[in-house]
Amino acid sequence: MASKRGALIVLEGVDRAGKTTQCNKLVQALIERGRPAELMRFPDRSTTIGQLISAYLEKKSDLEDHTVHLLFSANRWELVPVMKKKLEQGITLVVDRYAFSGVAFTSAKPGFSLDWCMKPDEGLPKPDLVMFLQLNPAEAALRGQFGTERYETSAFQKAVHERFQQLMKDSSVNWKVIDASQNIEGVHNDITTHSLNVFNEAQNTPLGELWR
Ligand code: ADP
Ligand code: 2DT
Repeated sequence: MASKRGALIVLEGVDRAGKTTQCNKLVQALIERGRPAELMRFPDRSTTIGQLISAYLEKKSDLEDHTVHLLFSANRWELVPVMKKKLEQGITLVVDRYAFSGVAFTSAKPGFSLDWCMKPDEGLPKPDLVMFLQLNPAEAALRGQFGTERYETSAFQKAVHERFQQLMKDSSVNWKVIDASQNIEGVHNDITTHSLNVFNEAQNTPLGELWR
């Protein structure tokens, strides 16, 4: 019998919602339960494409808006072979941001439709579960100031949040909204429960293709 594949689990959410904190805790919790798991994050700034993106985010370079959108997508596609291999080996991938951030951030810029933004990511490995960490801007503000990277302003983040709400209407994606205003352990418990619930289905169904 072929060995069971790992699950593809994505965390999305606005700035300071707790994505990074929770991705780390989820990986640790899965490993403790005997399920091999690894963390990934997008953008992956370690590749050649990732370095172009990183310089753009740090405002060390300017890139035309369509161009940077396609670079973010290319940064996911370049890692697809690695992702598929790990999933086939039974490793669960916990991913900090994915194509949904790609669409939400670019479509928050003037002149970009959701449809145009989704096209380059069509056919990526489809997550078995996408958890959206919901947090209102006032509570996010209590967790610290915005950083200095591109996109880190309250007006832009508000537009991004609206685009995420639109994306979440798509029932072809297994979205779960998590109340990220709870304490760290409370959020972790919700995330772990949803993650453990998708394992059976993930193990018994082939990996899907996003937005197809
Ligand atoms: P993100 O990756 O979504 O930007 P982080 O995980 O980096 O968010 O968390 C942002 C900040 O908020 C960090 O200082 C972190 O320690 C803190 N934080 C994370 N989760 C919570 C929580 N549930 N309650 C209070 N503070 C939190
Ligand atoms: P962090 O590394 O702090 O998560 O910030 N972004 C991300 C996009 O505009 N498009 C994408 O496809 C992705 C994955 C979100 C990364 C910043 O880059 C934005 C915040």
